[in-house]
Amino acid sequence: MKKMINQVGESMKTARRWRNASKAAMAVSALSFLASCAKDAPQDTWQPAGPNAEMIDNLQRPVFYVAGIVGVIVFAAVAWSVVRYRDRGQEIPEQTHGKPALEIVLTVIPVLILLGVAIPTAGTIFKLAKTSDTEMTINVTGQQWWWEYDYPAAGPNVEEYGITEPIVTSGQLVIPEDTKVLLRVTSRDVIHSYWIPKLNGKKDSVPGRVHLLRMEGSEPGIYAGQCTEFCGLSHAYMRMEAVVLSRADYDKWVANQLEEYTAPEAGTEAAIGEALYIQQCSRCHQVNGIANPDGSLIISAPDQYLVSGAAPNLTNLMTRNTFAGASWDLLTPECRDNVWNASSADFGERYLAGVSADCLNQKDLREWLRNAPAKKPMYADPTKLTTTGGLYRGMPALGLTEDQINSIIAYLLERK
Ligand code: HEC
Ligand SMILES: [Cu+2]
Repeated sequence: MKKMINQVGESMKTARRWRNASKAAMAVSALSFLASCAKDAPQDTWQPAGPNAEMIDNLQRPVFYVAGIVGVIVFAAVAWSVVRYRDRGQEIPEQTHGKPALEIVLTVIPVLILLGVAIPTAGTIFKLAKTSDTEMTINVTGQQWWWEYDYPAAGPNVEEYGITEPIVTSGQLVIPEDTKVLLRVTSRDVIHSYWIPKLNGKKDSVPGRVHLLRMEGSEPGIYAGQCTEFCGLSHAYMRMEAVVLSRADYDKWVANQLEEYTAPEAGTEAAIGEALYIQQCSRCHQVNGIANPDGSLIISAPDQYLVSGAAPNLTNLMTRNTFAGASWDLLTPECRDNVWNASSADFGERYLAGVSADCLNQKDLREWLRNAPAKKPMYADPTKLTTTGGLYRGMPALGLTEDQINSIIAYLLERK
């Protein structure tokens, strides 16, 4: 009698434990479901914003549901047998071998399910890989730890989009709406991976290889992404954004990028900044059209100063609104919200306004100019330059005074 009572008590405890465990499991899945529904999840693969991402979404949803149902059935069966047939000191049941009918059924069902997944998967892969129908080309180069975009002045880029000189930018990829853009993705150093979740899947950027990736956005706006291949110390600071503009706004963006350089007015703070820039920055960073006092053009030579051989082009720095691998905003939080939360009708105008003096995020840009490696670790320790043949890794701390930083910022504010 006592034994029976004990047993009943035990099994009630077990049942309670099971109920608690299943409550916890339900809470976790409800939470992750809610998290996936969050509206302001900028890197949500479940919210596609272009035809390539939609193709992936159309595939991943049914696969996810099928896998989910199979998963639930398997876990339920395992849980049931674990409880039902747990060791209670009972006799070991009679051992048998082989049940051909059952085995064939249990082989055929998974084969059918896997075929049902494999056929649409292969179809989607081929559709996504198609690049013969692209309408413009942008070269994308991964660097430790930022992305360079280079719009070549060739083919449809010139004829259709008026890109008569190469445009070189960083951080933000700017593309026209409803246009199939061919990205030619490569790397200068290690393997990175290009991923804007709302627009397409990932594509590795591999030194010495060019991988093709088609991008297309259906609505003006900003779409966030990040490097998804561990690429060294500041991998977490290697982000990127794709900016989709209406065709009319895109034409304005191109025209602005190609505008001739205008030197700051003599005697202004920005003019002092320009002189400092020439002295301190122009050896690594290109500003198209900037000239020495004697009129000779200045061409940067990052390969002579940097391990990576490249630094971001600063010609139109203030037309983008993030910097240093899109890890920090050039806009203050209010001004940033104004752009990010704009309706697709207002977005283009707000983005094209660039960064004004009032909207500039002084704090992060100043910290960067004071001591970049302190913000984004890059082994820029000058005492270690012996191991790199005297070359820097990333932007070094230049020991600028606060007055010099003021002037340089005044100069940079005119780069738009
Ligand atoms: C030794 C080469 C070197 C010098 C000199 C240098 N920089 Fe840089 N700078 C870099 C590199 C490399 C990066 C990219 C770092 C990253 O994002 O990881 C960079 C990034 C930047 C960025 C972010 C740009 C973007 O689009 O992401 C700004 C702004 C900048 N530098 C300004 C300056 C200014 C102003 C000076 C002069 C006071 C200067 N730099 C001097 C190498 C240099
Ligand atoms: Cu990377």
